[in-house]
Amino acid sequence: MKFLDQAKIYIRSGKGGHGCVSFRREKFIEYGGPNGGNGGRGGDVIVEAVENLNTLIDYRFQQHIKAKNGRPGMGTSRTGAGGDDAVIRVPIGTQVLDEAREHVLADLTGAGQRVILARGGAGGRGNESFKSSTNRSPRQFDPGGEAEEMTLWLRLKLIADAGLIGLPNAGKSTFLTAVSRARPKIGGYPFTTLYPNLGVAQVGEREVVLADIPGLIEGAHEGAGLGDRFLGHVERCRALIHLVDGTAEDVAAAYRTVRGELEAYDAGLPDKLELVCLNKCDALSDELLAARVEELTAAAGRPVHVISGVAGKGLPELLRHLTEAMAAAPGLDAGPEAAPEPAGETAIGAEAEEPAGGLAKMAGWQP
Ligand SMILES: Nc1nc2c(ncn2[C@@H]2O[C@H](COP(=O)(O)OP(=O)(O)OP(=O)(O)O)[C@@H](O)[C@H]2O)c(=O)[nH]1
Ligand SMILES: [Mg+2]
Repeated sequence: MKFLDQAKIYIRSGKGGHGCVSFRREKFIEYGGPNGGNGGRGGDVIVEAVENLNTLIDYRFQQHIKAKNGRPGMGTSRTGAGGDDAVIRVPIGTQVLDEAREHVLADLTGAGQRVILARGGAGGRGNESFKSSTNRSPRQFDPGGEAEEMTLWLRLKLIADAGLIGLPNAGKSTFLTAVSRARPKIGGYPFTTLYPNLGVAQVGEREVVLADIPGLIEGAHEGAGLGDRFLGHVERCRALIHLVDGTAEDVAAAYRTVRGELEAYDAGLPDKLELVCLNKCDALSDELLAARVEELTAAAGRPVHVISGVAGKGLPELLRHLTEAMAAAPGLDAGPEAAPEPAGETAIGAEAEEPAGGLAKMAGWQP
């Protein structure tokens, strides 16, 4: 399945059906009176977060989403049928933005959450509902309500517990393969990973969802390499696992480059819990390893985990540390992202504002 994390769609709700003008006509019944029924309601356009989806690719091919119009009312007091709703099924973590991509209209963070994006027009009244003691044969009716239409953007920000970041070839995909059943592509060349992968690691009783994203290089925030827009997928993570290739000449510089890109991207990434790892320790001699650990510790200003994705060294300890840190740090395990809003139907309008920075970063990108 192809991965797509942005899609532009056009939506239109259904128009309401017109009311009907009709009079009762039957043999031997004089002045039968009005009996035109009301029109039916137009369908809404609703976005719904569903499980088992992790791409917006469907909306690359289906860009126009229209709900059905309501049917007009009919004689003998028959109300027109309501129009069916159109439901846009999207992966959990999808945001709906306006056409200019400036405002987040809806943020779907829990399975089953639904938001009405465009309301269907109300059904028009038929002449029967205009009758009164003074007007016994009304010829009035209401037309059906207008439809709403708009162009919107869907943007997916994957929801994971921890994100894997680092330079290309740091061993992120290898790490994900070692700890989960995900099988991303691995290669000894930069930019093997072109789009994010998710994997689930089992740590004791807990499941931890990890996101492997394409590598960052110096200047990614200016578009170098694959750019930094994939950092959007770790924006919702509670922790970052920062992998540094231990076989690199200058591990401190590698660390600083990635930190620099996080600072440039911002959106809260620099403040996230970070686990610094010196990877590929299997390929280093003891002396070299000790020297590199020292360099990296000095650069990071925090303890460094020594691991190897290929040999599986240090991985269980790292994951245990991750879950402990997530449980211990207040706000990390119960952050706003961690507590999805209760599932249910809400209309757009009351949604939280986008944290500064993130949106602007992704705004320039065209699929
Ligand atoms: N010796 C050793 N090699 C490793 C280890 N982890 C990864 N490698 C090698 O490093 C190379 C890059 O690994 P990937 O997992 O594709 O690296 P990545 O960080 O996902 O790279 P991009 O997707 O390009 O950003 C591959 O040739 C791996 O075999 C490790 O722990 N030890
Ligand atoms: Mg990779």
